[in-house]
This record gives sequence, structure tokens and C-alpha cells, in this order.
Amino acid sequence: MKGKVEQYLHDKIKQDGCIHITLVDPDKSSGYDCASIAREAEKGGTAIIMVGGSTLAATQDLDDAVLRIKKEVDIPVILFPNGPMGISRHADAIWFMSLLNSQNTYYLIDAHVISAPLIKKLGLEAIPMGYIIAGEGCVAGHIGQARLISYKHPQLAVGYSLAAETFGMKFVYLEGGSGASKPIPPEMISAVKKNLSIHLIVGGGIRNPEAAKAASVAGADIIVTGTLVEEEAQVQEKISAIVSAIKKSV
Ligand code: 1GP
Repeated sequence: MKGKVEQYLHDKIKQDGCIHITLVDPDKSSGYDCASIAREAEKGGTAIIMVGGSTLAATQDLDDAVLRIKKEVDIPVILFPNGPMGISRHADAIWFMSLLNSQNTYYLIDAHVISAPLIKKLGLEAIPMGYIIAGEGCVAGHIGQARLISYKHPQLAVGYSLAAETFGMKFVYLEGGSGASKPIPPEMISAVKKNLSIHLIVGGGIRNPEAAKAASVAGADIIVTGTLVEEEAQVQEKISAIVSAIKKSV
């Protein structure tokens, strides 16, 4: 049986064709700032607020950010954990994500062995997701010790994505790295999408409606942006432009 947040994601994708997630990182913005970004992003039409970051070390900062965000928005808040310290009891759900192209078993399974009992104890909705880092990979690629997939080799991204689907994961996240100079190319997205039956999330380096639209047209079901609104200027306008660009007539 699907949990509430997973069902919401499926329904929203069915309705809009492609949806937007706003990433806020309590390691880059204060809890107060995360909450004000989230409030404006919701007004701009983002579907969900995702909270986390590769270098997050203080669960207190995460808890503070999630509590503040929950006061400001009605849309669900999902955790994007870098390990057990990325868990907050106050969120609506957590991506139970394995970094499939990591060279370090910690990011593949060890962190999950520590996290799963706590997630169960808290009753947090866990949504299984295969996380794949390509291109520059940025901080996520470095911390996660990923064997980065070159944009020249989309067939590798296809293989990892199909492995995720075959394992029974519900989503695949193709990540170019937060702040990447080049987002995941449409050729890689379409190669993955052609072969995949589960939903595809794409993020990293998407900074304008054109890039978001290109990813959506190529087959992304969910577009994630973070850096775009970190400075907090015109958040609603920026998100609204991306949300309108990615909608597909379904
Ligand atoms: C990071 O893909 C997300 O996990 C967001 O990337 O910060 O480049 O938007 P940006």
C-alpha cells in the first residue's frame, strides 16, 4: 500500500504531467530562511518541499527548519537525507534512498541499516528511491564517493535506473549535483525514461524555465531546484515560471 505522500506524488504527476520540488538545505540557509523560501515556493506552485543536504551534520538544525516550514506550508515536507542525521520526526516522509553508484557501502546500504529502525520507530513514511549522480556531481558526488557517470554515457544511467526499478524502488533520481554548471542533458533523461516504468526525478544545475522545460520534455516526471531560490529574491516568481514551463498536457 502506498503512503500518503507517495500517493500525493503519483496523483500530482498524473494531474500535471511533470511537477516541481523545492530543495532547502538547513546547512546553507537558517531554519527561518528555509521556511520563508518554502512559503514563497508554495505560492509559486511547487508540489513539495524537500529538506536536506550533503553536508548536514546537526539534526537540531534540521528539526528547527522542518518545524518552521511545517508552520508555513500545507504541501508535504519530505526529507532528503545524507545519512541518519538527516532524519527528522517532524517531516511527512523521507526518501529511503541508496546512492547506487557510490564506491562506499555506507551510502549504498550501511547508513540505511542504522536509519531503518529509527524510521520505523518514528512511523515516518519511507519512499524507496535509487539515487544516481552524473556529470560533475559537485558536493554530493564528492561526499557520496560516487563513480560519476559521464554525460557521454547515458547507457550507464539507464543500467543503474533499471537496477533501481528491478530492486522494487519507486523512484529514480538522476542528480547532476547542486550548483552544477550543466544540468543532466535531455539525451540522458530520454534514454532513461524510454526504459523506465517508475517515476524519474531530475535535478542539479537547473536555473531557468528553459532548462526545466528541456528536462520535462525529455521525460522527467519531477524537477528539483535548490540553488535558484537560495538567495530568496523573487522566489514565488522564479518557481512559478518553472512550474508553468514544465507542465505537460495530460
Ligand atoms: C540537488 O538537484 C538538487 O540535489 C538541486 O540542485 O541546487 O543546482 O538546483 P540545484
